[in-house]
Amino acid sequence: MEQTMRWYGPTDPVSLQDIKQAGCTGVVTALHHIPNGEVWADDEIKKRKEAIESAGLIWSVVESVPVHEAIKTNTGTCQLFIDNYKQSIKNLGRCGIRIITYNFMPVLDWTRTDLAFTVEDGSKALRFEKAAFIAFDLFMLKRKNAALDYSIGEIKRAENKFAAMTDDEKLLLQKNIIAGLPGSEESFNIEQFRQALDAYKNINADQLRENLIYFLQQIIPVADECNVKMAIHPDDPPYAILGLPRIVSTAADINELIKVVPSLNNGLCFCTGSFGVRADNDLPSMVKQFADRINFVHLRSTRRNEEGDFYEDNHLDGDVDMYAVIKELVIAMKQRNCSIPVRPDHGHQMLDDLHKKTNPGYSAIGRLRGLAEIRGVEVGILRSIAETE
Ligand code: DNO
Repeated sequence: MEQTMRWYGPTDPVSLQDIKQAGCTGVVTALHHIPNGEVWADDEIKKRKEAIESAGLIWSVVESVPVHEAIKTNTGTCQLFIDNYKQSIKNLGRCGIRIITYNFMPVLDWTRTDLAFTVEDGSKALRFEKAAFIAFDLFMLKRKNAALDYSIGEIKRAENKFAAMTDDEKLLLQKNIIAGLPGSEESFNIEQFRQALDAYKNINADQLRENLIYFLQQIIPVADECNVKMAIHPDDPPYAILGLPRIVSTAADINELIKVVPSLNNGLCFCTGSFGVRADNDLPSMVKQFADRINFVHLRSTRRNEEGDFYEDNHLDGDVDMYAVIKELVIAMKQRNCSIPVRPDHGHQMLDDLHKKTNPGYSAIGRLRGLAEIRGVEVGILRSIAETE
């Protein structure tokens, strides 16, 4: 596996040198300062590339070139934004950056309710608590007909949760959900958020899928020409939320996209933490099934409960069978004769990082621990395969 870490650019409290010392060879980054929808110009790309290379690393993957909401809803200036997206692919390809991650989640990127959930050992993890999320939807956002999406038991739990929250906790919950987590390109106040949701009132899952397929039909031929691999990130969490459709949550969803646009450059960012939230996603078999089009991997493990809550566990704990996933990845890489870039996705805030200002999920030490564990698993698998050959 090509070992990488995400870097948020020059303002990231984790430096390129830290990433180098973690044992990475590659960096995953984006030009977050360029507004969503604008072309990434050659000189901006080159500047970032040079900064990374002067630290002895390479820019392995772009995460993400964001997809503008006008493309997701196929409205207004959609075509202009698609043309800009194509140009960004061309420019990145010309500069030698060959893997681009993106997502097609409406309005929100990844979503959590709690960014500092204290786990047993005192470290802090990211968490999604269903009752808190429903409480936000019903009692803060006050979305029309929202109650129809939930069971009586869920509503009761949300009521109890909300009644026990202080005003500060309510504000923090709202901020966590709509003000934008690291890497999200959008940030809203409640009124803006209502408007953003409104843009989807006539868009169901089929319509959204049609819009994604239209986008893929436009951009994948450009990626083919430029020898660039695209990598769609799954929905996180992997189901519809707040009345918004989500269409990249299961193996069946991915098959729908491949069927229409079969090029291998129409690929995946295989995020075990996102897919792993659904008990009906069998991750090792999904790796096997999509082995030829997994262009980038996020390794992370969530632990879910019966109420639909989950938190991010240590990389080798939780519900993801990390050994089986890495084993399938090792087999895929052997078959393809390539090394797939992998990053430890998120990590606990722990040790010295507990006293520092960090990007939630992206502190150095927790990711270093995750990467070290993942690396160990891979080495063990490679050695045992070599010994039996
Ligand atoms: C969260 C990330 C996501 C991811 C985007 C890809 O930690 O995995 O924000 O970068 O969904 O476009």
